[in-house]
Amino acid sequence: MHAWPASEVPALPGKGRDLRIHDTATGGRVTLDPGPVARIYVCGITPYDATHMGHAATYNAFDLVQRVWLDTKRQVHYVQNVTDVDDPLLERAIRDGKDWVELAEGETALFREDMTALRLLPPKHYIGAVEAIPGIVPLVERLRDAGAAYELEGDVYFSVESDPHFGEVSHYDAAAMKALSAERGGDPERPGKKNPLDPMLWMAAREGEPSWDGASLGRGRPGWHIECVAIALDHLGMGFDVQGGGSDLIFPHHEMGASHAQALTGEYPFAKAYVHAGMVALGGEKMSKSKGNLVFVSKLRRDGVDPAAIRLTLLAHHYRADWEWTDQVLQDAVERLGRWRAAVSRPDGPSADALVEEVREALANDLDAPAALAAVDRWAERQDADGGTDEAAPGLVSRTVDALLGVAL
Ligand code: 5CA
Ligand code: ZN
Repeated sequence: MHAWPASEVPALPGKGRDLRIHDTATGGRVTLDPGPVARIYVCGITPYDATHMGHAATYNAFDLVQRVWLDTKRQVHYVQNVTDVDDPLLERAIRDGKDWVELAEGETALFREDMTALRLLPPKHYIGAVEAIPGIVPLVERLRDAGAAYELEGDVYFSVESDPHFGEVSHYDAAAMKALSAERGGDPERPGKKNPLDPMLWMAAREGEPSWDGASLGRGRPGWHIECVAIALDHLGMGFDVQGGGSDLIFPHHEMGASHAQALTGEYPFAKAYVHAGMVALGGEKMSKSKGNLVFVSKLRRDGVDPAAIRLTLLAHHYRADWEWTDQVLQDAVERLGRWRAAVSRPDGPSADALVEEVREALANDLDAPAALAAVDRWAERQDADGGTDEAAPGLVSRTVDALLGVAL
């Protein structure tokens, strides 16, 4: 699949800083030390509805990871998937009387537009589940042949017991795992499974549903976790730097993905850090397509809201926090954007050399975007109060905000 165009990332003077980031698996902060090419996989959308603020907040967090790396002069190898065939997508297509392929293509196109408007850097490889099927089938066959997977009435399940490290991403207890598995696409109650938590790798063709040639597996379609594993292993390999997504992907998705990959390769770990963004809520509940309590990026854009203000709203919240979308948080960002734009449109100002370092340090410190915004606020306040004589300062502030926060002033 094609991704979306990249906005240019200006180079900043001085040296970038290495990222210290919270890793779900260890429960603590790790200092990432990627080689010259940093590798990141971020789980993509299931395209049955438009991009909402929760999606945008999560992708914004992982955009910051890349900007910190780019500032250290590393290349970034970024991979993202599109879950363009899965139960919720097929169910929505039936509900709305639409063709599932058209639904997925339409929502993916809208997602690209939203990402472009928000200036989120595109993945180098943007891969759909459907196009990944030829790579998924042999992985499932290998797991089965190695005894890490088994068949149940034509479907193929992964045996969680085949990975000695199972449980080490989420550290959830058995009861929590069972509850989350039922809630998030699993089938812990299905009789005949070796372990209720075992997730499906390959679903045998169902009447009226799309299916693909699965070689020795028979016709069917892939399970959710193996989709991301196949794409990540194909384009990044084991031991890549960051596996990213929202906190609702910790279990089962990222736990199972890690176990699939570790059972397949015998290597550990799948990713060096598992990084999770908090959940954005609306009306006190997690914003979700299934509940329908949504604020869409595309709707705000149509209403004339500047995408830079949307982005500043996201940046005003720490990526790990759960937070509530309100008209007020957007209004605050609109006002901040106005203050910043006024401050950088003057011919000179107070020196911004220290600001560059403050923003760098804030982001390297577990992506503390709110601290970065506070530093820019302070510079804008000084500009407002006393001004300054540094002719390079307004331009440097613009480039810093652009390069590290993705906001064009
Ligand atoms: N296609 C799968 C991942 S392989 C999927 O979870 N798709 S999704 O469309 O449901 O979500 C896409 C990304 O947005 C995921 O990382 C998910 O964790 C994140 N996300 C979904 N809802 C919210 C929310 N309310 N707040 C923050 N992030 C969210
Ligand atoms: Zn995924």
